[in-house]
Amino acid sequence: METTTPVTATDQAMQLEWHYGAHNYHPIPAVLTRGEGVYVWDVEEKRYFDFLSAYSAVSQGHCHPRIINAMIQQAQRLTLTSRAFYNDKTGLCEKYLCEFFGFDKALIMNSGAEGGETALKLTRKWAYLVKGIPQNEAKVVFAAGNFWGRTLAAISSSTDPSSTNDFGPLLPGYVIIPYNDLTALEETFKRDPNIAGFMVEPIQGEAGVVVPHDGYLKGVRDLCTQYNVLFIADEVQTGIGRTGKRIACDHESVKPDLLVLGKALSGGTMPVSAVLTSDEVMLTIKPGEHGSTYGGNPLACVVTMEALQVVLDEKLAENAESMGKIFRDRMTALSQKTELVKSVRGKGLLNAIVITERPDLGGETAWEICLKLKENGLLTKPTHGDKIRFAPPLVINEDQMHEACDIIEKTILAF
Ligand code: IF1
Repeated sequence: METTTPVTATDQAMQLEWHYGAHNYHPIPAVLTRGEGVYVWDVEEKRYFDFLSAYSAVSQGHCHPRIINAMIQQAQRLTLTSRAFYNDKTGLCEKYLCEFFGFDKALIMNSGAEGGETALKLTRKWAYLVKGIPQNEAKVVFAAGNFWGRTLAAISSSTDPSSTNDFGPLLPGYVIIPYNDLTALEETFKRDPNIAGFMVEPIQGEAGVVVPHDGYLKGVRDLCTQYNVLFIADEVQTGIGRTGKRIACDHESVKPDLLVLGKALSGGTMPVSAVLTSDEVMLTIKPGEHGSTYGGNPLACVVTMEALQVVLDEKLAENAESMGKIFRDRMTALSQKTELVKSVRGKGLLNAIVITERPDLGGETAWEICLKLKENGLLTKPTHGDKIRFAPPLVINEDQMHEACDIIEKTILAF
């Protein structure tokens, strides 16, 4: 009688997803069931450091008590009215967002991609109604390597074939230039009077935490001002303390014309995104021209205000700055002990190491390292092959950071 190895809870959960779910992900084989602060636990009760934070959405730590309590209180009172009527929370949240980030108006949506789409629609409206670009001639510039979601408008600006293959035809009206290249940006503005906006991540997350040279954002700001082009900062991943500042643009003290936020806006509880901009841009959209069933719902608004207040009260941006320095110092020291770590880059607690491929692992070196990290109690995932992103919740303390770095060091040196 053959002995069948018992099917574990982990296997069962993975098999369910395999059988009944789309195969649009290739997850690290950990089945998580509980989260608290910087830790998550799997169904076998194993504890891990979460060094991905749901791609910077859980910046305040898993299940932050203040955010969860605010959510519970509001969930027992009023969750959704649609915008067919007013409610007593949306205006408060719009005011809170405008004062927190320093803009005239806010438009609250759900996913980050919807935030990007909203920014794009506002930019086109502004192009026709304010800048005077001829109808359907408005163009928006993007940087190669960008990622702002999976909708057709979002993938239309992608330079990654795995995002665009077989999804055509793509949206027209886009111009792609190299990231971190002010000459290319100015040439594009000079050459084409119909440029309405430039949408860019202050640090490219998906591309592998690509940090532009100091002065890039200032250059973007100056060129957009000079050529009357809207500077759209996609801070869905870099915003809300992640890079050690309120938003990443603060590192160069530049203010974008449109600010797109998402992910940590709700502290990892539910999808909330927002576009912040001036009256001149925001008021180009009239009643009935844009919206969403859940956009700006009372529950999302209460959660958002609490999630942002936690960032302020717990000084999470400052903590990200200091803990990030410890991380990069530890990884730089590690890179001097092994050629496996080619380089370290990032700001605040948005960091990545670039891995030297091991020929015997056929391009899977970073993946194999992440599997070993999982075994040793730390969760993260490679991005674009040879980069491993490390982005823990911003609540991480010094002891936890050193313990996590010990795990990374032990794992890589044993590789
Ligand atoms: C997944 C990537 C990161 C973003 C920026 C907008 C959005 C994202 C800068 C859209 C979303 C997520 C999507 C998520 C994995 C993650 C990701 F690997 F896909 F590219 F972070 F780098 N702007 N990024 O990073 O926000 O619509 O997802 O709420 O599983 O696809 P969304």
